[in-house]
Amino acid sequence: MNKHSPSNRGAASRPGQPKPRPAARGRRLRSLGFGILAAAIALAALGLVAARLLPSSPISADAIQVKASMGGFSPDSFSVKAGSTVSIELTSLDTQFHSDGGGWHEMAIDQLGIDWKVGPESSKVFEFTAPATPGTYTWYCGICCGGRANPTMQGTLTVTA
Ligand SMILES: [Cu+2]
Repeated sequence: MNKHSPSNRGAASRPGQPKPRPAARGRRLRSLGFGILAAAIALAALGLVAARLLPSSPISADAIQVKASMGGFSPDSFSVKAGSTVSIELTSLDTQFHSDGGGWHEMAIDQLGIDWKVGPESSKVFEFTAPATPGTYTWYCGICCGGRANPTMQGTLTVTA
């Protein structure tokens, strides 16, 4: 009996032996699943960073693209035809972490009643009807860099006949 007991115990423990294996496999599967999840999250984060770094595709391909940053407007001048309907896609390239304006920029032309604002790292499409008479208008951003007095944050809209 004494000799059998260990073998009995062995027999009893044998059905129990495979148990750790599925558990270990489960752990391995879980850690594999976690690894895949972590990789997916890392990829998504990388994608977001890449999307920020690479020039993003415009919302409206037909719109005049105007990018604003602390360095000024790009382009800082463009022309439109008198009386035409104009779409302008205004983009802020700055992040929310800018202490001066929080990444917001503005495109304002007082004479035309235009005051468009765009938030950090985003774009917005605005539409307006160009004046019927040709002329030049100065637009400005009053949000950052000392406001409209700063020549960097200005641009020129030319209305042609
Ligand atoms: Cu600005």
